[in-house]
Amino acid sequence: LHPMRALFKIPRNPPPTLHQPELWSDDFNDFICKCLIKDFELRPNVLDLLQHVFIKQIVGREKILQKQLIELIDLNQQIGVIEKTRGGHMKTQTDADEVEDLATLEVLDEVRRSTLQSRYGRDQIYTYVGDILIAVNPFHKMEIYTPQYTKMYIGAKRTANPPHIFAVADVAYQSMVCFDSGESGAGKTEGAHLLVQQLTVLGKANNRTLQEKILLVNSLVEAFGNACTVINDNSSRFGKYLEMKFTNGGTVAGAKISEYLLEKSRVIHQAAGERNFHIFYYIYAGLADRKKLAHYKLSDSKTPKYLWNEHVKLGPDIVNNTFYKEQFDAVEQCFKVIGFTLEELGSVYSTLAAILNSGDIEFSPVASEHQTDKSDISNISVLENVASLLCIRSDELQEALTSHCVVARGETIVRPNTVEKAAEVRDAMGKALYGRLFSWIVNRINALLQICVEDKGLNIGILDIFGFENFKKNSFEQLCINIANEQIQFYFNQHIFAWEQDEYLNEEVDARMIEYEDNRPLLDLFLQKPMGMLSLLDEESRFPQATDQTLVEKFDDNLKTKSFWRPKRVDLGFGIHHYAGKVIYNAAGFLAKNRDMLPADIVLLLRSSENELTRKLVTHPLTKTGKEAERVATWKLGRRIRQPGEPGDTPCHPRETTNMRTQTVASYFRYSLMDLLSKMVAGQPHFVRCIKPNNDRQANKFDREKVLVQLRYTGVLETAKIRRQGYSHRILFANFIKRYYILAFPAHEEPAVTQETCSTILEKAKLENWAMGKTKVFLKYYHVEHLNLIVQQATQRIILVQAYVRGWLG
Ligand code: AD9
Ligand code: MG
Repeated sequence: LHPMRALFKIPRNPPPTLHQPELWSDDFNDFICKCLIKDFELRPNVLDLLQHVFIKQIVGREKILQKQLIELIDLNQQIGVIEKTRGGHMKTQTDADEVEDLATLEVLDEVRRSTLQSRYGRDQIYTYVGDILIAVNPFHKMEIYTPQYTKMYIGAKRTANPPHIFAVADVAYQSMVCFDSGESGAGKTEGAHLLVQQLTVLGKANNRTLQEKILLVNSLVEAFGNACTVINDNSSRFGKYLEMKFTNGGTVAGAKISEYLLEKSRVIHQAAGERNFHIFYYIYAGLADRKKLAHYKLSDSKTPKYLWNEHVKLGPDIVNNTFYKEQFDAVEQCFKVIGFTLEELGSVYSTLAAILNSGDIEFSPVASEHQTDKSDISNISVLENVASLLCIRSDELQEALTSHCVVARGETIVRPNTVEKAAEVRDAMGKALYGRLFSWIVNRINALLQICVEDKGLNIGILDIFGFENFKKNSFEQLCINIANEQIQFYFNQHIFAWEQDEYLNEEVDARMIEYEDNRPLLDLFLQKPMGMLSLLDEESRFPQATDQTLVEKFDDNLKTKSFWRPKRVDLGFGIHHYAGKVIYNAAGFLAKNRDMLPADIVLLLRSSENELTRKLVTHPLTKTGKEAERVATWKLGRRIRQPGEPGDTPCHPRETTNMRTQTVASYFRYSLMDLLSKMVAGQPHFVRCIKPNNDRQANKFDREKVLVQLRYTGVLETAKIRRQGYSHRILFANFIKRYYILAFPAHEEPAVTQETCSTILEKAKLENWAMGKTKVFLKYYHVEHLNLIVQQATQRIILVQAYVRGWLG
C-alpha cells in the first residue's frame, strides 16, 4: 500500500472517468473543505501529473500546499465545468453526425437533416428526438433484428444501445406506440411488426402458441386489409390498433385488434396501376393450385372484373403465380393456427368467391315501351353462381338487385332499378360483404385470442394507420384518412406541449410565451357539432334531393375559415389547408359514399341465407355497432320478398319503412376517432415517426428535399420549433449555479443556491427572456449557447494559469 493512500484513505477503485463528471465535482468540493486529499485519484487528468511532486514535497509543507492545492482544485473544478458543458452541448454541435438523439442538438433544421442523412449513410436508420423514434426506411434487409439484437435490447437502458425499434418495446409497457407519418411506404407497418415481435419475446409466454398466434394475426389481417398501390406493394388500407395484454408478471396473455376505416371501395374499383386486396389474388391462385376453382365458381382463364387491371389482364397471370399460392397456404395456416374451423374457412372462401363473381353480374335495359328504365340480368349463370356461393335464392337475388322500395303517399312500393342503379346495388353488396367479412374475421380473432386476460394486467397498444394522403384527385376516403391524421397530429402536439405546459405550470412560469401551430381550429372545422364538416355532410346526406353540388355549397355557406376555400374552375372542388399541407378534394360521390347504403332488400336476403357465416355478416354486432343490423332487422320483419311474376309496383307492408336510416360513414368515423383518442389519452404514448428516404423504394438513396418535407409533416421540425420557442433547458438552481457561478462570483466562493444567485449570474451575462421557476431556471437554447461561450472564454484564461501552476509545482 502506498503510504499516501494509507494516510489519506485514497480508495483503490478505479478513478471515475471524465464521462462521469457528477461523481468527481461534488467529491472535489468535499475534498477541498474537509481535508487535503480525500480521493486523489478522482481527478487524474491534472492531478496525477502532480501526484509524485506532491508526495515528494508534502512533508512539512502541508499548509502551503493546502493553499496551493485549493487554488489548483478550484481551477480544476472550473475545467470540469467546461468539460461538463462540452459533454452536453458544445460537443454535439461539432459531432452532430454522431448524435443518436437529435433532441440534444441545439442546431437548426439543416443539421438535423444532415445528421439523419449521415446516419442513414452508415445504415443507422434509427435516431431519437427526445422520446420520439425516427425510423428511415432502409428498403433493404437489415441484420439488426436477429435474436442477438432482441437480447441486447431486453431490459437495457435506452442510452446503453444505439437507437432501435426494439428499445421502444422496453419502455412501451402500459402505454401505446403510434406509428404515423406523412408517407405511404415509410415503414409503419413493418415497424409495427418488428415491435410486436420484440414484445412477444419480452412477454415470454408459458403459452408459446399464443405468442405465435399474435405474430400470425398481423399477417392474416394484412392479407385482407393491405393492397398493392402505386406507392407501396403492401400498403395498409385500414387503420390497425393492436392491443397486447400482459399479466402482472409480464407474460403475454392475449391480444385484441381494432380496425378503422377499411377502404372498401377498393373491392369494386382500383385506381390505375393499383390492385385489389391481396387476399383475392392469393385465394385465386391457391384454389387453382388445389384444383378447386370450379368448386368456387371461378374460371382459370377469365379474370373477374373486380381483379382486372392493366397489369393483370388474364386469369393465368394470377393462377400461375407461385408467390400468391405460397401466400394462400400461409394465410390458411394462420387461420388454422389461430383457431378458425375448417367450416369457417370454407365459408370465408365462398364469400370471397361470391364477391368476385358478383362483380361479373351484368345488367341490360329491358326493352319495353313503357318501362325503359327497367333492367335485367344478362348473365343469369353468374347470378346463380353468386346465389349458390352465398346460399341464397337466385330469384330473390335478382329481385333485390333489379328493384327497390320507395315510399309514395304513405305506401311503400317496389320500383324497378335502372341498369346504373342495379350496378350500384351490386357494388354496394360487394363492398358490404367484404367490409363485414373483414370485421367478422377481426372479431373472431379477438374472441380466439382473448385468453385469460386479467383486467389489471399491463396493456400495450400499437397503432398503425395509413398516413396523410394527397393525390392528384382526392375523394371522401382521403378526407377521412387526413382527418384521422389531423387528429393524431393534434394529439402529438398535445403530448409534446402538455409536457412543457405542465412543467411551466408546476414551476409557476408564465406559459403564454410559447407559440405553436395548433391544429385545433382545423379539427373543429371537421368535427364540431352541428356546424362542422362531418355534421354538415350527415345533414345533407339525409335529404333525398341533395346532390354533391348542394353539399359543397353548404360547406361554402357554413365553413367560414381561412382553412377552407373553393378553388376556381373545379366544379365540385374544395380546398383544405391541412396541418401537413393544402389538399384539393373533389366532392363527387361524397353523399353516396357517406350514406354507404346497403339496400335493405340485400340485407334481408343475406339474412335468409342457409350459410351461417353469410347470416352472421348481416346480424353479428360488428364494429359498425349492432344498431345498424338491429334497425334493419326490425325493418325486415315485415318485408315480403316479391315472388317472380308479380306485377312491378307492389305495395309492401307499411312497417318496412320504419327507420331505414343506417349509420353514415361520417358518424361511424367520428365514433372511431373518439374511440381511438380515448385509447391514446389513457396511456402514455410513444411516437415512432417513419420517414421514406426516396420515392423509388431504393436502398442507400437519401433524397434531402423529400426527407425535409416529411420531417415537417410528421412534426419533427415542429418539435424542433417548439424547443426553440419554448424553454428548451430547465436547469435546477444548484446545477445552474455550479456550472455558471464563475461568471458572477469569485472562483473560491460558494454562492447560496437561490433564485437570486441565478438571477445575478444571468444578469451579469447580460441575458434576457429567461424565466425563473420555483426550483429551476428556464432557458432558451441560445441562452445556453451564450453561457457556454463565455465560460469557455473564461476557461482559456484558467488554462493559462494552470500551465503556470504546473510549472511552479514542477
Ligand atoms: V402505408 O401508409 O401502409 O402504404 P407503411 O406501412 O408506412 O406504408 P410499410 O411498413 O409497408 O410502409 O413499408 C414499405 C416497405 O418498405 C416494406 O414492404 C419493406 O419492403 C420496406 N421496409 C420498411 N421498413 C423496413 C425495415 N425496417 N427494414 C427493411 C423495410 N425494409
Ligand atoms: Mg402500412
